[in-house]
Amino acid sequence: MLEQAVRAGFDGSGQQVVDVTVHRGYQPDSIRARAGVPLRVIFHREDSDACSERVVFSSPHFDRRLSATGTTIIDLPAQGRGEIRFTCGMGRYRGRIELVDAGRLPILTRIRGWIHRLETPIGTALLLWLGTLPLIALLAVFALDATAAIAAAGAAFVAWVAGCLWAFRGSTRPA
Ligand SMILES: [Cu+2]
Repeated sequence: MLEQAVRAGFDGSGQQVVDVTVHRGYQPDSIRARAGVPLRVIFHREDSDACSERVVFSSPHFDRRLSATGTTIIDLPAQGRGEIRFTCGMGRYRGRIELVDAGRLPILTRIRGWIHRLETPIGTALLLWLGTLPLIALLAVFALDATAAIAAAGAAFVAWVAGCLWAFRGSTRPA
């Protein structure tokens, strides 16, 4: 059977987070998270098994009692690449967290990060301006000299920034 690692996500405030259900073991028991950023593990305990009562982490090394009902939040500090193991007090239930570099995350996750960064007026303006440059280059061949072409490129950049700032402001509804 293939064991698929569950990837930790990021919540609205940018906190890396993963949920683990405790019920005669850990679900998921294999987690992949990004190295170099803190990780919040939220345990949801769903049984009264003595084995579910404590969780022991390998790195940093500590153990914690899990709330009998509801959730227990455990914040792990930023750590380098490697593996963190977590087990119950007796070592019968086992889980592992693999910390990997951002580069090893799937391409879609990384693209989503870039797009998120481009969703600013300046990012959008820069993208649109880069799209305008070939047009200005084409004009320069037929009509413009070098100075005029640079001036046109500068004017286009200012226009895109102004336009995008205006558009983004316009799209923000007053509270
Ligand atoms: Cu146990």
